[in-house]
Formats: sequence, C-alpha cells, structure tokens
Amino acid sequence: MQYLPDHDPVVARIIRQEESRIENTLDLIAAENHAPRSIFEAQGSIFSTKAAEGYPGSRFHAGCICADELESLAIARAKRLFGAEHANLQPHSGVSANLAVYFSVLKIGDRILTMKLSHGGHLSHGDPSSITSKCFNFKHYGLNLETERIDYDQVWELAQSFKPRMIVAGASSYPRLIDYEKMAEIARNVSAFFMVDMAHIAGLVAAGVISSPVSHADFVTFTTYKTLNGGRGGVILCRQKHAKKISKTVFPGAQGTPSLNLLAAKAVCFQLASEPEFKIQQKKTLENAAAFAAGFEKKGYRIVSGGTDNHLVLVDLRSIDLNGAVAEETLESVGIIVNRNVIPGDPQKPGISSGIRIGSPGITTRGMGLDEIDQIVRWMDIAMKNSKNGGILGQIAREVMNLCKKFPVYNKRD
Ligand code: DSN
Repeated sequence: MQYLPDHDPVVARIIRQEESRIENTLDLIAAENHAPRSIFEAQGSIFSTKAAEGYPGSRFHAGCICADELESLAIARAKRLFGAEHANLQPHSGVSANLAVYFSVLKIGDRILTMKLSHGGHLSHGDPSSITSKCFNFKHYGLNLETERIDYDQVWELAQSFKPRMIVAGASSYPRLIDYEKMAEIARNVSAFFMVDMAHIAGLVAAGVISSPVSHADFVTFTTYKTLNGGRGGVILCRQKHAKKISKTVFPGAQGTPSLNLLAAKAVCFQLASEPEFKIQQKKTLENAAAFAAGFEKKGYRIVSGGTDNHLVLVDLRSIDLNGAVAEETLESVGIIVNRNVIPGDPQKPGISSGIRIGSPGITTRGMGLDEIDQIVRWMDIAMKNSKNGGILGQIAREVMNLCKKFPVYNKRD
C-alpha cells in the first residue's frame, strides 16, 4: 500500500490486519481461495472508475476503446476456456448471474425446479429467504437420504408433476459429481430450460479434472473467486440462441455500468486457468479433499455421502456430540477457518448445524499436501474434542501458526 496509509490510516490498518489473518490461519472455507497478486492488480486498476454501459462496440459512454478491447479479450478467453458459445461477464456476482438467467427466459411466477438448500443447494435457487422465491414458483428436489446423493428418480417425478419451465442443477455443499446428462434429459422431456450453477466447481471444470456441464445446459453460471481462484464476480455462459436475451437482461435490465476492473481480473483469471500449472493445482485440490475425507473417516467421523468427488467434504459431528457452530468457533480460535453446515436431514437449525464443511482450495494453493492434511485433521480432531480446554487449544494454535509460516500465501520473504 503506497497511498492508503496516508489518506486513510484506519482502513489501511484493517487491510493489514486482514493480510495477517490470511497469512496466519488455514483457510478451509470451500467457497474461498487465495487469488494471486496479479488478480488484485487488475481489480485495483485504473478501470475501476470507467463508465461503460453497454457492450463492446455498442456503449452509452465515450472513451471505451480500451474497455472494449478488455471486455472482448475476456469474453474470448472465457469462451475458449469453457468451450462456450456465448459468455456474458458483466454480472457483479453469482446471485446476479442467476437472477439474470431466470429473468431472461422466464416470466414472473414461472415454475423452477432446483435443489433444496438444506441438502446442499444455494440461496438463489429459490430459498424462501431469497428474493428469487418472491419472483418465481420454486419446488425443490433433494438427496436420497441413504446414499446422500441426488435422487434422480425424484427429480424425474417432480419434473413430470410440477412441469417446471426451468430445471437448475448445482450446489454449494454437495460433495459429489452431478449427472448433467441425466438432468438435461429430464429437462428436455418436460421442455424445460436447463441451467447449471457451477460456482463452486468452476476451477475443476476449467481444468478438465471433472466433467463439464457446458455442452448439456442452456445456461451455466458461476463465480470466479472460488476453485477458479480469480477475483470476485459472476459469469453467464449460454448457447448462442439465448445470447441476445441474456445481454439485454444483464444490461440494461438488471445492471448499469459493468465493473471493468473486475472484468480485467476475470480476463487474467481465465488466462491463468488455461495454463498447465492450473490443471496440476486443481488435481491436487481433488486429492487433498479426498485426503480430508479419508483422514476424518479414519478418526471415526461420519462423512456425508461417504466421501467426496470434488473440493469439499461435509463432516457429521454428531458422533462427538458437538454442533457445527461450536466447532466453527473452536477451530477459529486455533486458526483453522471452516464454516458450520447443515447435513442432509439435519435436526439442528442452520445457524447451529450438525456439521462442518471443509474445502481444500485455499491450502492447496498455499502448496500444502497430504502430510500437512494429516496434521491438520489431527489438530481439528483434538481441538473439537477439547473445545473447553484452553491449554490444548493454545498449543494447537501455536502449531497451526508454525505451519502457516512454512507455507506463506503472499509474504514469501517472511
Ligand atoms: N455460496 C456461499 C458458500 O458456498 O459459502 C458463498 O459464496
């Protein structure tokens, strides 16, 4: 920081403290990652203040020569990376992207079939607390509670009886792969649009280490800051036949000027994600998540669905008689950052929950592997079983800090 400490020392201090928090804790939030500095340079660039309503070659503000070149470049990279016919990179977030898709081809009150939030879905898939549920008529499919995998028979039956105009696949806490072919077939059978929200797994898809929904879906939405390891923001991919409607719904329908600085970061993110190192990184992300699942299972915990095929693991804490909220707080006190999470059929309220969600992207980006995960699982297990023992927690906190120092995120010289 060159200017901020002078102009606003208070904000400068808070930012430094956040940098220190990131360096000195282990980030196991499945929806987070550690973007490279080049992403921050693009996000904090001179593009932050340019107004550019419209799209390349058709703007409502002058002075858009560089903006047009930037957005066209980012779109071309996104289409190439994901093999998409069309890409709109202007949504400010994943929720904005989802809203834009709903409003592009549906009318207020239309029926949408999505995954239940309590079984792993997302707020913007019609949860009663989300504005999406005020605009459209949602019904939800869920998991088979024995296998804890999507119950495709139920999806089929609900599609037949509910006759949705759109079916959505995608989740924020589902550790398994989704059968896009099957979901697309169900959607086709009832003449519904098929949308996939791949926010969590976009990096794994970009690297080709898990299957891609792009050829199966009418619309694919995602955010760029999770496994994809870029900056914050939303993206819509779609078939060419939907391009015009998507463009009009995003601008002028739902947004004004795009955040060109975020578009610059998206362009960088797509470039980095097309390089061979990224594929290696994403493979390790999968291996590390599997190691977390195996490690906790070995310690006697129940893993939701018995394991993971992606970057996240859901651990059921009922066997140690601890709820997710206490586990989250205890782990934060030793420098391990996770979030409490409902498990399928959870008897607890979401604010308390019976489980925790563990993600491998952050520590994988830091360079950690199987040995470190062994160690982290051991610390988490001991900490959660001794959540009231200050001495034990203090010792683990010191060991976590030492590990963090060995694997710096940004401060490579420290
Ligand atoms: N969707 C939220 C999550 O999965 O944690 C944040 O993006």
